[in-house]
Amino acid sequence: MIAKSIDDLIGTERDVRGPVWMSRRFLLAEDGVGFSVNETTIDAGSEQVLWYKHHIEANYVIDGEGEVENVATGEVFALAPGSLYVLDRHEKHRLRAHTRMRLVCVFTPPLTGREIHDEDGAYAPPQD
Ligand code: 9YT
Repeated sequence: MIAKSIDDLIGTERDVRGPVWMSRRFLLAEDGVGFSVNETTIDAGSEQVLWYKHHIEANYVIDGEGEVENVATGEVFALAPGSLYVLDRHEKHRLRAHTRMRLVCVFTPPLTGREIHDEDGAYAPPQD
């Protein structure tokens, strides 16, 4: 069994910062469960264009309000505590945080460590 607290992650290699977000990485590839789990906090008023070309990501909103836009179709989904969105087809998307947001983020294949976004908003594919 794996059991841990976010307090075990803060200030460690599993506490990763992007320009407008923090990601506390509970589970990574090295943990061997086949997916990764992060708690992500996003700054109020931020806008990000993200495009996970090599991963599927599910996001469950715990705190805060915002919206996610499918860039290809223009569809916009409101986000609030209890919302889930999944980039199951590697959709390029725009995420706007109206307030500070906190999400639980699951990636498959799992993240391997300290990934941050490249210029397209993607994370690098896992290395074999
Ligand atoms: C939704 C968002 O801001 N994603 C960036 C961080 C990502 N969720 C991660 O690495 O945990």
